[in-house]
Amino acid sequence: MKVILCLAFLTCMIFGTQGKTYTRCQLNKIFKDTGLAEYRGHSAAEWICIVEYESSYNTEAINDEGSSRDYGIFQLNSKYWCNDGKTAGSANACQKSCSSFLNDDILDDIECAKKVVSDPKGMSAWVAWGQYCKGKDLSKYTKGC
Ligand SMILES: [Ca+2]
Repeated sequence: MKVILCLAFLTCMIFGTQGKTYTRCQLNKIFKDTGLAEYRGHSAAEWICIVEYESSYNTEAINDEGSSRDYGIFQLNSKYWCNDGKTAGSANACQKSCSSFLNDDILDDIECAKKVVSDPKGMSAWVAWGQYCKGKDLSKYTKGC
């Protein structure tokens, strides 16, 4: 009985979490299916590169930026893109709760990322893009997919 209870508990622990760590090939397919790949002229590999450096493919990634926080695989910021209820003057341009960027459904994250890149700053909104992705050979990100 103890063993069964323990197993049930472990199952809950594993499946109860809503986050997910994607592989680069899973993202490649999703980015193509959703039209994020080639959106505003940026390849799937560029987007995967951003995800690698921003969140290590983990949808549960949160980073404290002092007065605001970055959420999810694209590290969308609570001052500009989503509302986490504790960021003064949040623009919430994507009209989303930041917690919705931490679950395993990344379709809403992708819609918000499209909004981010449509802003005048474009891909430069992600510091990692300029540092590690822009103008680099990114073929490794989609290799074998
Ligand atoms: Ca989401």
